[in-house]
Amino acid sequence: MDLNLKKQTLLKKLEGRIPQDVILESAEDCVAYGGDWTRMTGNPLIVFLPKTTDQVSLILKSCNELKIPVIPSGGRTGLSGGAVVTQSEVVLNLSRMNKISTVDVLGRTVRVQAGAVTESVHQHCAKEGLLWPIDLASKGTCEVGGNLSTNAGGVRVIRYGMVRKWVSGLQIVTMNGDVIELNRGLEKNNTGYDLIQLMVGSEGTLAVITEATLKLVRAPQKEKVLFFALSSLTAINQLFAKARLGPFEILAFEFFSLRCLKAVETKLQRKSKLEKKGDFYVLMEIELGLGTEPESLLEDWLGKVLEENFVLDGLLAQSSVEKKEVWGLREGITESIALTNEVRKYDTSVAVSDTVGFVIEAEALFNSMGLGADLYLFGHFGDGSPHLNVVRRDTVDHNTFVEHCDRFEKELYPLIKKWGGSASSEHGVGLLKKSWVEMSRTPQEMALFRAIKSAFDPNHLLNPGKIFD
Ligand code: 2HG
Ligand code: ZN
Repeated sequence: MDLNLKKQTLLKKLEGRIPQDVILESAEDCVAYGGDWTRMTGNPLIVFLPKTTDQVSLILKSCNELKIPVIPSGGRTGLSGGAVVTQSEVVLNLSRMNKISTVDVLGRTVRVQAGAVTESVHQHCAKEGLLWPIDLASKGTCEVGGNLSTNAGGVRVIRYGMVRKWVSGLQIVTMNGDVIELNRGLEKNNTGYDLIQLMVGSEGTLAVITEATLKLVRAPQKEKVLFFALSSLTAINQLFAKARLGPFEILAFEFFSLRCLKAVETKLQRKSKLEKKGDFYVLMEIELGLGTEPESLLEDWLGKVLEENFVLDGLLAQSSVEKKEVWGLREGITESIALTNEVRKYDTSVAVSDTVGFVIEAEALFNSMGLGADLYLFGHFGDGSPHLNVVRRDTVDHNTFVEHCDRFEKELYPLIKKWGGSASSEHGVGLLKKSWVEMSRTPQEMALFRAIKSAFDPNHLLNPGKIFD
């Protein structure tokens, strides 16, 4: 069926059954909803912004009957192209379904709709002294549905783990329109397969998440932020070893290179307060025990660390403003790189104790290849999750850059494999990492992937071409 005819048939089918303002058709809206933070975009057939689960169900069922593919999306902050339109699919965006229910203080859970913005969930739960412990740089824009469907990570994985640990109930809608409740928020339920865990990280290829029961923790009471300048990657590892033995709980152990710091300073006009510069920086967030003793233990620890020759400079943030300033340096990296030039992103993962060895080799590999690009190193050192951003230099054009990145990638993937790691630690597979999936999964695993996909979505209409073909 020709595209226009498909569109008209779908609209006819839905006529009078969903409100008119759920449907967006203008060229402007289509471009905006056709892409994500990868800057890739496509041209959707129609964009739907439903307000209720019933509307989601009706739209999916109708598309299923007409064999029209659907891309579910939320805040579209993904960096792997998971929400990008590739062949005039329908976009089903959940952003308007953003209700957050009253916190269940006793059960330490909160029920939210998929379009709830992550930071709004934080603010809502903070009133009860509780926290949904998923913290990522895009928290002001990304949404819970996207967090769940990509199994997002972020800056506090070292303390709390990934998103999949923090959900105990899901409402999903399958492509045929069935609305299914998974687990009903139970803490314990050993009655067969765990379909929640199958949904988490499935990147919208199995069903659409419409609601979730999120698990909460007591919010940290005494958080401290420390910031260090160091001379090398090895020095970061030495600091990490000291921190692991420190008199506190580590909430975040993030690193970035001088090149990242300079980008944030020049593009976003933020400033590091450290007097000395280093080739690398560490932002460490910790939680102290209650009482005054932990404060003095921290001061002793810090005093000793600053005497070590691997630390060039360091500070302990003295106020919430100073904490924000330090976090602003780390959280501004993606934005300032985007303002610098074209970028190819690698979201790698290795065993935590291998981070330093892997990053040293990856950097040496990059430097040995004479590419027309610069390497920006940063990320979640304490989770074994370094981000490698390859940024085009002005001396090469777009096509040369793409060719150079492809060349680098062909060497980087085997290096990741050699270290026993993964090419997607937290950004998902989407469109960009599909070759890695084929390369790192066995044929038996791929066959199971395909069987699971067919069980949920026999017509292969939901987020087609994402994760695998
Ligand atoms: C972060 O850690 C995000 O800030 C984005 O995962 C990483 O831009 C990136 O490569
Ligand atoms: Zn990250």
